[in-house]
Amino acid sequence: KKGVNTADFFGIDHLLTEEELMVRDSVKNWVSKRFLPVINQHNRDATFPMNLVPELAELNVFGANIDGYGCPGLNNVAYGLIMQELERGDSGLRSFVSVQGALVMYPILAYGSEEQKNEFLPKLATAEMIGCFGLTEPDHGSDPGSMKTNAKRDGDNWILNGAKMWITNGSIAQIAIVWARDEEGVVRGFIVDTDSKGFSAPEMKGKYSLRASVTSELVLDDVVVPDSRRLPNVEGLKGPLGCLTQARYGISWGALGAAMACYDATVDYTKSRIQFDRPLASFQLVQGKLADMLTEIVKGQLMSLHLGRMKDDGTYNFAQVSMAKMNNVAIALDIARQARDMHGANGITDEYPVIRHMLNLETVKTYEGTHDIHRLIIGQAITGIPAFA
Ligand code: TGC
Ligand code: FAD
Repeated sequence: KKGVNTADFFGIDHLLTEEELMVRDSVKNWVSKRFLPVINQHNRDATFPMNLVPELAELNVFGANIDGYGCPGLNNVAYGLIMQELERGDSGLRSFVSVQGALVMYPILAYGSEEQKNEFLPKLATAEMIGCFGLTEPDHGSDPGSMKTNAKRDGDNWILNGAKMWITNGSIAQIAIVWARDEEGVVRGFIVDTDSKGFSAPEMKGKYSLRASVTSELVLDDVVVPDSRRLPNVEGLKGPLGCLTQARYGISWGALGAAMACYDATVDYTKSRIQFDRPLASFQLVQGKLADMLTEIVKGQLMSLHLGRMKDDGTYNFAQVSMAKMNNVAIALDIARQARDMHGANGITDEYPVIRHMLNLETVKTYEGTHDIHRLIIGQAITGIPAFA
């Protein structure tokens, strides 16, 4: 008898528009044809396939939910489906696109001047320019409010000093959105040219996770930034935190893509692998695990879809985004670990995608707010009491 794949067990495709399905399928096809054949080598070499970036730009994935300035203005569900399909390929691919759109283009759109929007957004949409987002510091990760990077006013300029760490795309970016504290202690955002004197971005090596993604330190040593490169329309920590909400939303969808890749691989594997004269998929324990995996994927899809519709209506809040990011990454990591186990010894090799996704998801669980930070954000929404500090 024919079994089912992830494809659409719960009929969720009926809740999507023609345009949303078309966008999803075009990204899915591109990932299958152009990205999956090369990801293993990039994962082994710890490199990102920069040669594919122009094709990603042609697919209109950078700033896909931004309207105007050369961006396609898709709704948030279509945007989420793009993230899902990219991360079905690899979390590093989705990260590349998330950072550019949600963490570089979004702050310029939301907090920038009209001149800044016109200057930067069209170039970022075509990836003629790559950006990165510097919030985390060596000594301040979950608590960015304690950042030490500082900005001193000097006439028409600002002088930036400090260090950022774990910055995706840092070494390959032409601009960095850098968050720093001014002399009054106010957090401000700056668009910093990465070829400025005193700026360097050494790449961080030795990662076992998110290998196909460039991760860097940012070092700012008396970097001069004109006041015209300050983001004028936001002050305080809500500036960077507002960007995180955009990226976390996309990750809630992306993690489902990684989970689907692991689940699909496991259905195929357990149907073809014979032990005790029967396919693994014929054993009750194996079927129970497959049923649990698919159930969690469906629940996650419904959560992100509803969140996306609320985001389009403007009725969502950041604690809801935390819940979706936290849940979908956690279930994806559980599914990836189960999938690895169900592939037996084959599950530890890169002939199958499961261990790569499993290791990537350890990063996805940590960045953009760790699992426990999101529990605390939800806890604060429930009780009204912040328990962070
Ligand atoms: P707190 O006092 O709670 O908040 C300060 C102000 O910000 C507002 N706010 C938010 N606004 C929008 N979205 C959010 N998610 C927000 N969270 C808080 C808040 O209402 C307040 O506004 P106002 O008007 O009263 O000033 O700030 P806190 O210092 O107590 O921090 C709270 C906490 C712990 C939740 C926050 O610091 C946090 O989220 N920490 C986690 C840090 C984090 O997620 N870092 C991510 C770095 S970027 C990254 O990982 C990129 S990975 C990229 C990739 O490759 O995909
Ligand atoms: P810590 O904050 O030191 O946390 C360590 C542990 O303590 C965690 O389990 C955490 O949940 C727990 N913990 C912390 N505080 C509390 C508390 N109050 N109560 C209970 N438990 C707590 N950052 C950027 O700014 N830009 C980027 O582009 C970027 N890209 C990244 C790419 C990669 C590959 C990685 C791994 C990270 C990236 N980050 C980036 C950084 C990321 O956001 C941080 O790693 C993350 O916010 C956690 O900070 P930390 O690593 O310092 O952990």
